[in-house]
Amino acid sequence: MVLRNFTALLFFLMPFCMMSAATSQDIDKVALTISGNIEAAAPAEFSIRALEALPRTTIVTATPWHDGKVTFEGVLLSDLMAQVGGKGTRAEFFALNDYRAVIPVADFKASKPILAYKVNGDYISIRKKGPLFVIYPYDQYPEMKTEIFYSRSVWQVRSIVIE
Ligand SMILES: Nc1nc2c(c(=O)[nH]1)N[C@H]1C(S)=C(S)[C@@H](COP(=O)(O)O)O[C@H]1N2
Ligand SMILES: [Mo]
Repeated sequence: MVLRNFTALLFFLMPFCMMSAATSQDIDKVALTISGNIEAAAPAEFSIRALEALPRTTIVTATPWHDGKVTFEGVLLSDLMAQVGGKGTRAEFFALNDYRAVIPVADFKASKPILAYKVNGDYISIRKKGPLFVIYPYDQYPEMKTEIFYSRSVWQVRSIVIE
């Protein structure tokens, strides 16, 4: 009897599980395109899964947009540049909204920002400024807790153009 009720419960819950799978983020669709001065065929397209296959870097830091210290996982922008064979000196980041910001390519090696795809172990919803968020190790270097680095902290990144 208990077993039968359990089986019934499973069948009852199944559609809800499938529903949540359908509404959760699709990590296989193209999330990022990189174009401009790159050796790779342009535009280079990346799904979240493809970004996760690149070397992973973790940053634990407080930010102006989160409560307390949070853990970000992502790919170093210097690793991403190497992956596409980026050749320029400036990288323009375009967000899903109208926001855009230029990051000097030299900053990728000097300041070690990542393109984060996870916060505290979860993929980042658009509502939470995902799916891709430029994050600097703010807590590690006080000079990064400034407007210039915050303005480079582009959230909802959709594309990057290297020049
Ligand atoms: N996608 C996106 N990223 C963005 C912005 C934006 O408007 N859209 N504003 C930038 C600027 S200029 C700064 S200073 C910080 C501001 O964050 P705040 O709006 O939470 O203060 O985020 C940066 N990242
Ligand atoms: Mo800003």
